[in-house]
Amino acid sequence: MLNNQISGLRAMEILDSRGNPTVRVYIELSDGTQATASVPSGASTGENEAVELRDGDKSRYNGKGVLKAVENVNKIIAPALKGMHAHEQAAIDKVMIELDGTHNKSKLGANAILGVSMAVARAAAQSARLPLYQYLGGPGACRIPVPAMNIINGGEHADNSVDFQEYMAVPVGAPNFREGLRYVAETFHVLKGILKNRGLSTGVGDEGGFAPNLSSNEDAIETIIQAIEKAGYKPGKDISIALDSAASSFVNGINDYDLRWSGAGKMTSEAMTNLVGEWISKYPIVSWEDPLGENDWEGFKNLTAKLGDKLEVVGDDLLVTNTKYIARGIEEKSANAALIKLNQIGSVSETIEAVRMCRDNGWKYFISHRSGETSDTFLADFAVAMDGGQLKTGSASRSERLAKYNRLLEIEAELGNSATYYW
Ligand code: 2PG
Ligand code: MG
Repeated sequence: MLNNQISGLRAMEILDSRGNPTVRVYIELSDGTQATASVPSGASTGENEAVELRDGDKSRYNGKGVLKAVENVNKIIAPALKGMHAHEQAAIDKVMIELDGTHNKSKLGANAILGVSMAVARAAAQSARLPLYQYLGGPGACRIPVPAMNIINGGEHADNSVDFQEYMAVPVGAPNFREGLRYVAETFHVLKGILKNRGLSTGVGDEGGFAPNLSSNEDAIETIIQAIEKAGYKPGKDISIALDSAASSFVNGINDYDLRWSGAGKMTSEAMTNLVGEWISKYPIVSWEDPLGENDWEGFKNLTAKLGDKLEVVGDDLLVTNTKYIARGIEEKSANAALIKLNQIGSVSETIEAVRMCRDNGWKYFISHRSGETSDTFLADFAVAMDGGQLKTGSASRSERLAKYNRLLEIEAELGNSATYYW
């Protein structure tokens, strides 16, 4: 038997990239291995996400403290997991899920459970002397994801006039990750110059992309195309575009989309679908996340039937990394890809299950950070381990975003000739 029993487990409250409290977990194994993991936090969260436990005590961090989640790790989870072997990831996650006992982890908190789950994986990898991506993905894990770099931020991630949340540059034509990252980082810098020349703000939003007051949502995409060309790349060949409308954040009910800031006005689900169709015929858009709101299952189905053969239709708030909703999406053909976020479901094993379900059904899956992050690089290793080839982790600014990109540079270098890269 491996000498990797959990001998120490504790958590503390730290701050994320927005200055809000989050959970960091410390773990120790019987062979002396020590590891930590920190939990991210979203802003445009789906209704059905696992619950991020917040204290609600207004006298601390405006109610956003996570001392209860920390205490749940220290007092409830730690005693239950002591002595378990760190490589028993699924069994460990199951113990925590059962201890919690709710369908959405609202008792112990998905932030408590995920922090432990990630720390366990990292410690087990270290103890086995394997890099995390290889421990989780096996010796065949050598595909480095194509980065979708979020260079214009809007919606709930910025205080500007752009309704859609994320405009991402995707280096689909690069020969490898290192070059791909260069393509889009260069585009980011050129974009900054263009915005500056137009007298627009070059301040950044939560994910490090620029947050200018553009004249319309379409202006954002045209400005990015201009930046791609000016940086010396061919739109659609070297660099394509991915969008996340995060439409749940501007819909009332299911059929009343309010593109308020850019003056486009109210739109029905059908009008939104037509807009998607029009844009993909005009612009090199390869992927579109949450083009409709999280309760508009019918709209998603129609949109996918109309456009799914030309476009990757990604469900984020709709599917919340939960096999229950992904199964429904597959059954009803509501999308053809799922966004994958560890803290939406709240444990490493369940996230792997969600990925497996996508893979088994011919769906794509897009690994994703949250808008509130830490310098933890778990996500980079996880994306390589999952072998999906698509990752979004923000822009070419803000260290919590670059930490993941830099870890991928490291992994690609480590893999040398074995590394692969393709969209
Ligand atoms: C999203 C995410 C990440 P948030 O909507 O896809 O970009 O944002 O973490 O705020 O939910
Ligand atoms: Mg999203």
